[in-house]
Amino acid sequence: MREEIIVVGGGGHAKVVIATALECGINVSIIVDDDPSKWGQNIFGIKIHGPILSVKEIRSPAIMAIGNNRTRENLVKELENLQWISIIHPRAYVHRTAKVGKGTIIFAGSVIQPDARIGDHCIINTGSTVDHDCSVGDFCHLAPGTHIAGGVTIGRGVFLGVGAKVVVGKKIGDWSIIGAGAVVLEDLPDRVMAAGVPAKIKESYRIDT
Ligand code: JB3
Repeated sequence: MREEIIVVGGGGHAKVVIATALECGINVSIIVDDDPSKWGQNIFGIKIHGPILSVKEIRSPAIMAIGNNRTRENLVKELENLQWISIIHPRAYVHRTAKVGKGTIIFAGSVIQPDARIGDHCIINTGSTVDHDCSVGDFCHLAPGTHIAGGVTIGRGVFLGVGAKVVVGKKIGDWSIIGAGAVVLEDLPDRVMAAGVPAKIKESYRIDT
C-alpha cells in the first residue's frame, strides 16, 4: 500500500513538495493551511483543509511545506505528534554516505555528494548542489540553483538565495541570509545579511529573530 502523508502549508512551495511526493509514489491525504481563503481549494486534486493545528493530535507521516525557515521551525514545535518524513525526488542524486535529516525535502536535479550531512526540515530546492563533507544545519533553505563546494558548514536556519554559491571550506553562521547570486568567499557570522560578488555584510540589516 502507498504511504499517505499530511502536507502542512498550501502555497507555491507546497505545490512542488506535493509534486515531488507523488513522483516518489507517496499519496497525500490532506493539505492544511491557516489561510481561510484557501480552504476548499485543491492542489492536484488534493483538498486544502484548515487550520494547521487541526492536525495537532494526529499521529501520521507528514511534511512541512512552508518556505520560510522560522515559520517551519515554529510550527514543528507545535506539531509534536506528526511523524516527519524526508522526501528525495527520484531524479535527485544523494550519495549513499550522505545523511539527510527528517522533514527535509530534496527537489529534482539536486546533487548531494559523499559524507554531506543535511539537517532536519531543510529545503534543498531545484537543481542545488551540496558537495562532499558539507554540513547543513536544521531549517535551512538552499534556493534553486545554489551551489556549496566541499567542506562548507552552514548553520541553523540559513537562507541561501537563488543561485548563491559558497567556496570550499567556508562557514556561514546561524540564521544568516545570503542574497540571490552572491558568492561567499569568507566565513560569515550568525544573523547577518550578505549579498554581492564577493558577498559583503549589509551593516544596516539586523536579524533579530
Ligand atoms: O522560490 C521558490 C522556488 N519557492 C518559494 C518557497 C520556497 O517559499 C515560493 O516561491 C514562495 O516564496 C514560498 O512558498 P510558500 O511557503 O508556499 O509561500 P507562502 O504562500 O508565503 O506560504 C505558504 C502558506 O503558509 C500560506 O498559505 C500561509 O497561509 C502559510 N503561512 C505563511 N506564513 C503561515 C505563515 N502559516 C502560519 N501558521 N504562520 C506563518 O507565519
